[in-house]
Amino acid sequence: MSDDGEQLPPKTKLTTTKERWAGEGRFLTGRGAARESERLPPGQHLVRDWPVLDLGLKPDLSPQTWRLRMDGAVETPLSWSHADLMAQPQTESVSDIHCVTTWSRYDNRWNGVATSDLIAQLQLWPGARFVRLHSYDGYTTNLDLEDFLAEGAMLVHSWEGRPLTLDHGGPVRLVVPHLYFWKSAKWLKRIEFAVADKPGFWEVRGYHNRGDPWGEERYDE
Ligand SMILES: Nc1nc2c(c(=O)[nH]1)N[C@H]1C(S)=C(S)[C@@H](COP(=O)(O)O)O[C@H]1N2
Ligand SMILES: [Mo]
Repeated sequence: MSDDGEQLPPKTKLTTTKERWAGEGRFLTGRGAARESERLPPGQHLVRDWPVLDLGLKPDLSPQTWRLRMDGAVETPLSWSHADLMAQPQTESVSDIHCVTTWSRYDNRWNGVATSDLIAQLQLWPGARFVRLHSYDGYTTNLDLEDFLAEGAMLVHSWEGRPLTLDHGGPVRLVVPHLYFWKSAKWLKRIEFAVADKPGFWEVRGYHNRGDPWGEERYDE
């Protein structure tokens, strides 16, 4: 359950700027909205194109080289190749993206494996309550087990009927549609189940630990 020796990505201008915004509470409206009544969360605006946002370290991955490890607070760790992933029960789901930098994009059609189907392949320790996502670019983020298993949460390999591009985290990324998009780890490498929570890359840089868009959980208080 220790860190697997991943190198911390170097500071970029974007990283520095976003860290400063977190400190200033940039984009907060203080409005709040009822999840059921409003589809667009407070402080968000709609975009048509799908922006690319990451640390700028695009890993050299293909379906042939990609592997996913599932370990930590589980009885028996698992490792999947891309073919293993494709052999799992497949799910299609349409959901919205909400990025903390205020853009939202409606109606993204995803194909992949639901996290609820993935978990059926594992025997978790009774105390396992958290999930740490590790990516091939060194990125990390953290989720409650409940959020990881929420409706619509899935390991995605295709978007709009086509294989997910490398820019958007292909061959396989996580999508957790009910939280801000920084929780949706691109280039997924390892899913670590854990007894204790541990903040990830943005969470240690001032972002909220959970990131509910309707509660405007952008930054740490
Ligand atoms: N591996 C990895 N995953 C990541 C990131 C990253 O830098 N590395 N950035 C996060 C952030 S801040 C956002 S907004 C989304 C952007 O996904 P997109 O480029 O497909 O729009 O990916 C999230 N997942
Ligand atoms: Mo983001």
